[in-house]
Order: sequence, then structure tokens, then C-alpha cells
Amino acid sequence: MKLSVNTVFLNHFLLQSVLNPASQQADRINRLFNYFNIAAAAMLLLVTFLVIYICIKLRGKKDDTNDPLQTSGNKKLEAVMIGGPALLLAFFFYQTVTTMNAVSLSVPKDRQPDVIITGHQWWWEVDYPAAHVVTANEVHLPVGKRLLMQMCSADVIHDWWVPELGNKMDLVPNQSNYLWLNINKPGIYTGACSEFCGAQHAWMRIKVIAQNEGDFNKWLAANTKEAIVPTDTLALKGAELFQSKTCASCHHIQGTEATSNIGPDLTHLASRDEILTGLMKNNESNLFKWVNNPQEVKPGAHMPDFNFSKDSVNAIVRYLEELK
Ligand code: HEC
Ligand SMILES: [Cu+2]
Repeated sequence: MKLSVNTVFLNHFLLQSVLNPASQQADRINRLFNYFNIAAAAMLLLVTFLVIYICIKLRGKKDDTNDPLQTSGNKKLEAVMIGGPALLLAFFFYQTVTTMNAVSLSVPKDRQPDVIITGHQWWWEVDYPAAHVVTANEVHLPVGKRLLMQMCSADVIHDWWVPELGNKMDLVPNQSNYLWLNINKPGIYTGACSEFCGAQHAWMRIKVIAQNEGDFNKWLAANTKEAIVPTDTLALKGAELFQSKTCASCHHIQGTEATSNIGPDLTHLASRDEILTGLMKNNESNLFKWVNNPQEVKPGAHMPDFNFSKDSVNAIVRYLEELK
């Protein structure tokens, strides 16, 4: 288990960079960031040059006994020293305001969000209201469309940040915040909750799967379907246990009596690559570990230990693996 956790962990870190903008919004922010960098580098060079130049040129000579020449009041120099920074400030003020305007436009009254993201301790609920699709943790989004994301929280303040896709947005209880997003190129973009939100904050990772519109629509269509009804006996037993052993009171499986959103939607769990927001690969042995002893896998997670027999866990896992 150690190894699989570590590789997933590394991927999540290595892939995140503000220097690879992949959305229109990230492009704008990145351009502003570059302006600041260029100005700061020029300033550093200028000051360094002046310090060195003055040290060499104006240092005391061997036979100097008098104080150096004292001067004061140089109108031209003062004008440059006040005017220069003032111009720079004005330039950056203008650039910052236009960037903010381009990135965080206000939301027209009748514009419905394309996606509603709800932060939970410690996972993400992902709702596509127009298609009546709800899923969790892996956020599929189409490339080349202007998306409006509504950001909410079910408990405490969380913060959405996927560096390649641009700005952060807080998810605040009893309030909706909005994020505009035009993704430029397909890919997998990772991020993390960026506002400390409790014990497992560090394992509240974000995974955005940006797809061409065709692929995205295929995925969406597959996710509008109800969950598969299992056919083999072990999975059927698992489905029964799922409904009778309180799993159903926290999870949603479309087409069954499980309709709660205290935990992630599991309707198409088996179609996701990872579970527990990136903590583990989604496979039989990891699902077994999780259902068998959630508190050991993700301590503090809001899913209790059940003390199931090994057979019961096997049955449940078989069922979960059928939820394609
Ligand atoms: C008290 C509420 C609660 C109950 C009862 C519960 N769960 Fe959960 N479950 C959660 C929460 C909350 C999470 C998310 C944990 C996290 O990532 O921090 C979760 C996560 C999961 C996941 C991982 C989903 C993903 O995409 O990462 C699976 C699978 C799961 N639960 C299966 C079950 C099964 C099977 C049962 C019954 C044996 C069950 N749960 C009972 C609350 C619950
Ligand atoms: Cu969080």
C-alpha cells in the first residue's frame, strides 16, 4: 500500500504548476505574474548594478583625508525617483484591475451554473444540474467552453485551487461563489483544497479531467444512467448489505434506495481511477481496506468502522466494483 500511496502522492505534486496555464483565466493571471516578474528582475538588476558601481567608483582613495563632496537638492533626480515608481504603480494597477475584470466577471442573473461543486470534509461533490448528473471527486469538464462553476460548502470553508486552471475560489457554507473557466487543452489537472478544513485537509485533492466536447458528452451520457443491478450472487449479497448496513444512509446510488449525500455518490464508482480524493487507486484491494477499516485508511473521515466479517466486506467490494 505504501508504494501506491506514494506514487499517487508524487503525481499530485509534480503535475501542479502555475507556470503551465491551461485556461484563458490562467493565461491572464500568468501574463500579469510575468509582468511583475520582469519589473522585479529589472529593479533587482538596476539596484545591484548601482550598488556595485558606486562601491567601486566612489570608494575612498589612499590619500583622501577630506569628507566626500556633500550635495543636496536635485530636482531632476527627485522627479525621476518619484515619477518612475508612480508610473510603474499606475501600470500595475491598471493591469491588475483589467486582469481581475477578465477573470472574475459578475454572473448575469439568468445564467445557470454548468457545474456545482460542493466541498465536504474531505471530498468533492460534483453536480451537473442540466444533465441531472451527480458524481464525486473526479471533475470531468469540457474543453473550449465557457463554464460557470458554482462553489458551495456543506460544512466548513474549503478552497478550490487547480494551479493550471487559474484562480482560487473559497467554498463557504450558506453562500455561493462563482468561478468562470475556459479550459484550453484536454488533460488531467490536479489541485488541492487550499483552506485548512480539518483532520484530512491534506487528503482533499482535486482532479479535473478536461475532455474534448465529444468525449465529455459521452462521459456525461454514461453517468446519467442508473447504477447497474448486479447479477452474480456475491455482488447481490453486497448490494443487500449496502442497503441494510447503513451505507445507504450516507451514500447515493442512483436507482436504489440510497439517496444521501453525506458521503460521495457511488452510482458509477467503478468508473473512477482513484478513491478518497487521490489517496488510493480504485481497485479491489484498496476498496477492501477502506470498507474493512475506514478509520485506519483515512483517520477522521466521516465514515465509521463497521466490524464486518471478511466475507461481508468481500461481497460489498464485489458490488462496488460492478458500479461502472
Ligand atoms: C456516516 C456516513 C457514512 C456511512 C454510514 C458510510 N459511508 Fe462511505 N463514505 C462516507 C464519507 C464521508 C466518505 C468520504 C471520505 C473521505 O474521502 O474523506 C465515504 C467514502 C466512501 C467510499 C469512497 C468513495 C470515493 O469516491 O472516494 C466508498 C467506496 C464508501 N464510502 C463505501 C461505503 C460503504 C460500502 C458503506 C457501508 C458499509 C459506507 N460507505 C458507509 C460516509 C459514510
Ligand atoms: Cu477542504
